[in-house]
Amino acid sequence: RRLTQDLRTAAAEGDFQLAYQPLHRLADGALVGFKALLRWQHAERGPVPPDAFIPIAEETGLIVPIGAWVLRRACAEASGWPDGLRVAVNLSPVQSRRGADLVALVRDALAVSGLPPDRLELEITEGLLLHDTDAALRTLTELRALGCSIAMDDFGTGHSSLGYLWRFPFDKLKIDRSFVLGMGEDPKAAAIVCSVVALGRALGLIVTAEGVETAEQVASLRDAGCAQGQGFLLGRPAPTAAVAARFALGA
Ligand code: G
Ligand code: G
Ligand code: NA
Repeated sequence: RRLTQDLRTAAAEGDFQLAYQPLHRLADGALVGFKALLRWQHAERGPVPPDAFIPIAEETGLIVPIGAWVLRRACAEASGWPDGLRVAVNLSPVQSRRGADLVALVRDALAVSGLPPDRLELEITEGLLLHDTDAALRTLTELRALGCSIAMDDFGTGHSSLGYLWRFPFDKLKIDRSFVLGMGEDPKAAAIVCSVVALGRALGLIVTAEGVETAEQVASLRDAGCAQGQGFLLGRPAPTAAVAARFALGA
């Protein structure tokens, strides 16, 4: 297909951009870092949404070079940010199935950029753990040994999540935005959010809420003991230049 061919060319040339969405501590609103999100500007079609091209990238294996580009670029850009600000990057299950390559890539991206490893967060979804769980466990353990932290993204949308929290070395838990969205309207959603926050804290994880859109949600999440938030209320994903200007990140 035409889009696949164009994606192949873009992957070969690294013809992508990253958008950054701020992550804030809920207790005092402090900026703690940014989530890096992949953007593809197609010459004729304009911006192609990630949901339209990431599945193709995963089917074709192009996510491997694209994911490498994302990691290198995110580490390079974050290395220029003020001390303490972290960068979070999505990892695809397809990338982690090449475990040794992935660990080597992360090590190299850190070394080349000079980004301290404790400022890199790798976000994974349950899909990564489903296949060869022993291999996934080894890969995550090695990534963590580099000094990076590992976050479970979109928590609550898959299955067997509790077993994964038990077995795998996570540092952070991100509550899927569907629960946060439902919190104000449905007491069940609010109960799930409170329980997941309590569970995460009991396991020693930093709990982050995704999809925070209202001040009421911030208040409820803070009351529940949720440490961090990401969402349109706190900041939309924006290109590097806009983010640097807004948060005075310097060059
Ligand atoms: O960025 P939103 O802005 O539309 O991103 C939609 C989804 O696309 C994200 O939730 C995530 O699942 C996926 N995505 C975005 N950036 C990346 C990336 O760099 N790597 C991978 N594997 N997925 C990404
Ligand atoms: O990979 P991660 O789960 O961080 O991806 C974030 C995705 O969620 C991106 O597609 C981003 O555009 C989207 N997103 C971030 N904040 C919000 C929000 O407050 N509301 C909604 N509806 N989407 C959000
Ligand atoms: Na994600």
